[in-house]
Amino acid sequence: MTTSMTRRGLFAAAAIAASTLLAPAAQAQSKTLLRISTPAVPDDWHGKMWNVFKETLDKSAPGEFDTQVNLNATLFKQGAEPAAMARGNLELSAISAFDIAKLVPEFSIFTAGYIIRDPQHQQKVFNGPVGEEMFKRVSDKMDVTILSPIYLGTRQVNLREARPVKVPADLKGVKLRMPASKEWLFLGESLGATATPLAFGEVYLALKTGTIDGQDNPLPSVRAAKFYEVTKQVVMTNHLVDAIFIAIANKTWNAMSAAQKQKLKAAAQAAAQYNNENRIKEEGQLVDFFKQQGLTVTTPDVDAFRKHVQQAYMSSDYAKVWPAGMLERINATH
Ligand code: KDO
Repeated sequence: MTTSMTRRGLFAAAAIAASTLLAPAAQAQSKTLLRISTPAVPDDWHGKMWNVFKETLDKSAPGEFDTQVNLNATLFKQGAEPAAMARGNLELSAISAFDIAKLVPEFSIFTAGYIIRDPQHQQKVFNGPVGEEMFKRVSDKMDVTILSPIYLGTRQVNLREARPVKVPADLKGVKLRMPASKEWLFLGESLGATATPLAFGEVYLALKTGTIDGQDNPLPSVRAAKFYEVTKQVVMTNHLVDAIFIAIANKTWNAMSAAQKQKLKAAAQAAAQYNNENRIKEEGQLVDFFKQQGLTVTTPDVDAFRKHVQQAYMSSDYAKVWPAGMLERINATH
């Protein structure tokens, strides 16, 4: 009796030991891999939001996902994410309206300056029927599903040397860095500057050495990437209320259960909320911070910039492919 008990006990102990040894490997195999790539720097809200995404998912679906966050464009270079997702080398990213417009030309309506009025307007547009319709086009043409829009911030012009800037003509000849695509360059040119393409990760050094005269970004990114250390002026043009979009490859998305999809969407929404709240709050504080750092913060004739930029877009080929009535629907969203 005693012997058999002991033996049974031994068998049981051996079985437990074997299952403990095997469990991590078996579990890792069944986990869905979620590789994330973004050029965001670790100290920026849309970099930190991926930790919120991962933590939310690990809590709601323990052991189901292997979420790997790659910041600073270490996995794929800026703008290369949609192609990587199409090839099956990447599952998730936060892509820009400019990335999307390359493949879904009508999406360029969201790359145009002075259309979206403020962060609240942006969220209403993207979380309402306009967003639903445009995201369907994105899924059909790019094979990615948008899980949540993210407020990237309101883009401002940030110059290496201070100068009077009231109207677009005052930016004539200014080498303004823009991300590397024709849609971005068009935005820079529409402001009156000479647009120069460069990846985000190279901007700090280019400002420091003088290869460029300035760059445009929302204030929280100017802070997080430390551009204020190598620039002297911020011109509050407010030219683009910018968004990025948490997107997942359809191949990965379609392989998920309804419950998993719901959990992923909830994690993306938690990340969006974290980013949006912190970013909006910080945007309200940074003018003072930059002034303390010795920068000049100036207000140009925003109406003159608006007129110039809107004219450039409305007379361009971009506007020709905007869906009929879309601009009016965006304007009418309150
Ligand atoms: C930039 O390169 O200026 C930009 O702001 C463009 C955005 O679409 C996005 O890629 C962002 O950089 C990066 O996430 C770094 O903040």
